[in-house]
Amino acid sequence: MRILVTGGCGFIGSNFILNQLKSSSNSILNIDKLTYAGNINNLKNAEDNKNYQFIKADICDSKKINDIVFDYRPKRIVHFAAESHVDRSIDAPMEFIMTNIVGTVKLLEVSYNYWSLNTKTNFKFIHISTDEVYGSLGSHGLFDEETRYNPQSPYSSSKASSDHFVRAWNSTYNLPINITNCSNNYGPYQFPEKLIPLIVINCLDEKTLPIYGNGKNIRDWIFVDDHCEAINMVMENGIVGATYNIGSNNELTNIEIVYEICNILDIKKPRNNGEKYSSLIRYVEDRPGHDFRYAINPKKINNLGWKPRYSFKSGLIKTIDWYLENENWLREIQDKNYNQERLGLKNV
Ligand code: NAD
Ligand code: TDX
Repeated sequence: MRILVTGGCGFIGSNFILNQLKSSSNSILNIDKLTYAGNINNLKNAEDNKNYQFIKADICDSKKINDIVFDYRPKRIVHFAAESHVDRSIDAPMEFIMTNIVGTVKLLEVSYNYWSLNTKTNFKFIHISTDEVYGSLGSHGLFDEETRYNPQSPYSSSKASSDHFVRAWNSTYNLPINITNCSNNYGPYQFPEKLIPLIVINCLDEKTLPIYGNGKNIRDWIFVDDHCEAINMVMENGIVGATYNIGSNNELTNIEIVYEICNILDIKKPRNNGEKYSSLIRYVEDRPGHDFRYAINPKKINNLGWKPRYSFKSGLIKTIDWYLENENWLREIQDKNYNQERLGLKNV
């Protein structure tokens, strides 16, 4: 099966492509703009694989994307490309609107042209989205597929908007689609602006570990391979038009996670001064509009046949091992465009 992946040089897209090439005979065409978050080296091991191709392209460039889609003739489009960092969306929301909303709508237009003029059979557009579209939970309750949309940040608002457009293309034009709304991912190749890799690299650099607010905000964590398997399940068996929430029932406060990382690193890479990494923890000014809690009810995707393989601890150890073994990957990002600076306070 030919699959066109957008944003395949980012965190989840890279993992998805590498997993597909390892575990299936599907062909993948990856189109990515290579923003600050896109890293072509993530797919170095795939370059010689005859089932893999890469084209540098912006999803907002309809003409180019149209040519690519008509030429490649995919059976699936799996749409990861997005601006993905909440803090950056606070500093500079317009890029989020351009890629996440306008880019998605342009991709839908191309997909509709292609589907209606050519195949009208066995084609599906899989839109990869987030649980943040549902807004923030209090101490109780879970998000399911019926939960009302209530996004709070510019990032989640842009993703919510894109979800609505994807549904509109299904309701209005019958374009076959699925939407997945997943919880917080962690694993190899995650850009170190995000909590888990940021804490790992700051430990390695002996920098302070910034905890927004009181550290009690809760996220529901999923190891990226589990997410990729769930997407594969939806891609193959998802009912056309359906939405699936994806999560692993791993709710943790931010401070619990940071202590967990510190404790693992104390064993795997003890500090030279004999102190514990947790002594680097600092409580800092909160993220504006910081959602308190996200938590997914994964019943629907479980009923489709998917279950996670990783506990939080086993996934976290795998993740930390990967960063320790691939420190160069982090150092190249530091040399190029990011040095763990605080983001998301600029305009507040
Ligand atoms: P990422 O920021 O690591 O990667 C995004 C990729 O998209 C990059 O390779 C970037 O170059 C590319 N891209 C950005 N703008 C583009 C454009 N205009 N045209 C083509 N390519 C473009 O993001 P990620 O964490 O891998 O997230 C992937 C998708 O999954 C996003 O849609 C995100 O909303 C969603 N998601 C992420 C998480 C998470 O925890 N990371 C959870 C749920 C859903
Ligand atoms: O330095 C930090 N200190 C801190 O306390 C950072 C970067 C984050 N945090 C907190 C904020 C959040 O409560 O940690 C939590 C996780 O933050 P992020 O890693 O920025 O993720 P989040 O905002 O939850 O969004 C992520 O999950 C859902 C992804 O970035 C999104 O793309 C995805 O949709």
